[in-house]
Amino acid sequence: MEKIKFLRSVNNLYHLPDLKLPELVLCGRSNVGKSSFINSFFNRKGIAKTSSTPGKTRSLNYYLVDEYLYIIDLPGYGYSKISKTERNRWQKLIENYFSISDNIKLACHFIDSRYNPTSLDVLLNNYLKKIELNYIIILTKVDKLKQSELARMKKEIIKFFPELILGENLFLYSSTKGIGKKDLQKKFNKLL
Ligand SMILES: Nc1nc2c(ncn2[C@@H]2O[C@H](COP(=O)(O)OP(=O)(O)OP(=O)(O)O)[C@@H](O)[C@H]2O)c(=O)[nH]1
Ligand SMILES: [Mg+2]
Repeated sequence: MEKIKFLRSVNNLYHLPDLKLPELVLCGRSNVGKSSFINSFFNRKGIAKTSSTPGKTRSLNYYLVDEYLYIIDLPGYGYSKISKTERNRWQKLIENYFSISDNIKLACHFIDSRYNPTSLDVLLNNYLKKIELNYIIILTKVDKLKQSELARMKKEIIKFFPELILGENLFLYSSTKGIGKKDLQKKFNKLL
């Protein structure tokens, strides 16, 4: 995967792209670094909008990769400062997207490596299993952890999700340091 371009922001499912292509979807809590992942993975500073304040991504953002694959950056969950109406709208949009799209090859579930998974992370994981989607968990911001903290987190995450195996369906990542990029490139190449 090399070239990426922004395709469109989708706020309602009538506006999904007509052309069907395999999809890689980025999901997880607000502020964990989903949009930053796109910028760092493709060395394209600013192609995805990021913010230190949670709730930056507010629609389904479609990117076209190498003319044959969509990457979809979803709004994050667990952000308390948005209105209930807006939160319900996002939830509907995301749920409907998952139920409509029959071309998702992989869901990347992002979790901040500094914190244990939340109840919403557990819900998402259960949901991905229930709908039988291929998924991986990406622990983000590992540049912020000491080696000992990282070792603890690797053990901790497996208590929550026992199916995880490092390098197979669990990956460590840092957008600022480029850690984990090679491993993920390999994983994506194998799969797509
Ligand atoms: N140190 C460090 N900071 C990061 C990393 N990834 C993201 N950040 C920072 O975390 C904040 C949130 O990043 P975003 O990429 O906007 O997070 P998001 O998951 O897209 O958030 P929503 O759009 O609200 O769902 C920004 O301030 C980023 O600079 C990382 O690997 N290391
Ligand atoms: Mg975002």
